Amino acid sequence: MPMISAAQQRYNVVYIMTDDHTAQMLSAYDTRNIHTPNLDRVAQDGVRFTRSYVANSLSGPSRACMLTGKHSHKNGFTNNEHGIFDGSQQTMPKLLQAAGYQTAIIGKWHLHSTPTGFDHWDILPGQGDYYNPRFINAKGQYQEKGYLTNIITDKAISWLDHDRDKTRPFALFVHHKACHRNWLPEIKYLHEYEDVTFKLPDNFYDDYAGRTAAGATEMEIGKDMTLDYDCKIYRPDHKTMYTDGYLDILSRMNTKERAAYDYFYDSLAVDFNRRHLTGRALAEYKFQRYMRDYAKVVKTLDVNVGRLLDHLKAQGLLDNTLVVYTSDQGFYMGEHGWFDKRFMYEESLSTPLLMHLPKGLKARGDIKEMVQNIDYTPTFLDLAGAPIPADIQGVSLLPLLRGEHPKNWRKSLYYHFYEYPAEHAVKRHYGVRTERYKLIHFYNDIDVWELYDLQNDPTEMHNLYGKPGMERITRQLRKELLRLQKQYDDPIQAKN
Ligand SMILES: [Ca+2]
Repeated sequence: MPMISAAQQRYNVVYIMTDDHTAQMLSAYDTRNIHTPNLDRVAQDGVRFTRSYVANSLSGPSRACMLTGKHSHKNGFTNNEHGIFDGSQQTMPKLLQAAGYQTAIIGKWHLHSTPTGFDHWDILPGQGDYYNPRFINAKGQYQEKGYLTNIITDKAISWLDHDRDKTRPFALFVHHKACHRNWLPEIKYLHEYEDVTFKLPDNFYDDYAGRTAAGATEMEIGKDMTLDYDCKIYRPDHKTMYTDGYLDILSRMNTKERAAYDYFYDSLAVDFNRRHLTGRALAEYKFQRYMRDYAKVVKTLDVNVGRLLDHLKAQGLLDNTLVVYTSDQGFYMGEHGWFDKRFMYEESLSTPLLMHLPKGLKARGDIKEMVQNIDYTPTFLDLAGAPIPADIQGVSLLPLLRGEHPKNWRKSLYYHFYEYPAEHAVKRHYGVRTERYKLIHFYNDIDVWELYDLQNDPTEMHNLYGKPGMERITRQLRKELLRLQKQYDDPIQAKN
């Protein structure tokens, strides 16, 4: 038996979070679209959460919930457009540091303030760049050469090998930009998935009947997805508000990359211009372009998560490291005709959550209890043997990871989305989800309630609010919603 050092007796955490990676494009959850063998591998010696949700389906707010274990109204970062994360507050990395952990974050940050609580940080400015990306560290901004997903993984491996103190436990946060809009593939994978025709979701042509807020959005693939920025069909005579941003992205490539990129997408543009598509044919064309480019971006991600897992294994770290794979929220892949996120509907309320478990944590297979991204902070603290401060709103998942099924586990969860008016025009709303039902209240410039029976209507097409026979369940759900708003001390509360 090899000697076990003091550091190895405490579990490490490697937390891999992607951006906008949805379960429909991850074969551990859904095998209809693509195959992601390396990502699926995370759960092989571990678990897959089948009811994993976020508290606010948007980048910065979701990250703030994860870092604090608190809902948006408590951590103060309610929306991307007006928020600056208050780094002076209590956060999970700070609490881990106090417990003797080394902490490092590499990749997307998107909280606008300088990271606090990390011994090492090397982050992207804003949304970051796929090609030849800029980074910011304690010394300032600089540029790297290559494709972002590869570079973030290289940096994570380099920190593990060279920069950390190997006598102490660590928590490493690897935050990818992939697979955020506008889905720019690694040059060597440009041709992947071009022979695949993805199946349109059954509700791609949703008419939004009975759902006012859903009908008011600007996130429809047919209506709102741009040809140039999103689909990379650049036509100099058709400019949009996104065109300059798109050209700026292209200018980041070197001559060789740009030549390969232009050769690929210009040939698509020539073909597109010949076809004169309109209406449904145009919407379906955009859908295929969207799915293919998104799948290519996931391809590089899958390879890189495999590379990091292999490295952890080769270094003998897998046995005492919790490896988490998740995203900052789910995403629409044509469901309801949409791309993007924000809504409390299932596709974007959900987020993938896979975990490789270290020795000593016995759970395997699926965990069906409802969990939320505010639970990560107390889980990591619990795993580190550190106390969980009373003001943290999430609950530790450690009992579930031990294979226990506590009888008093949460039976409902709370959601609140704030970013309106804003891009994509998703109205402000809060709501409650139980095992079977979901009640949502859209407020601010409207006052609309929605109620779904997820058992009979999993794609949330039929708003049952106000329908005969729903009075009792509506009363129960409104009561539960208010109970959660009081429990979490949300200053915005439903009227009883
Ligand atoms: Ca995101």
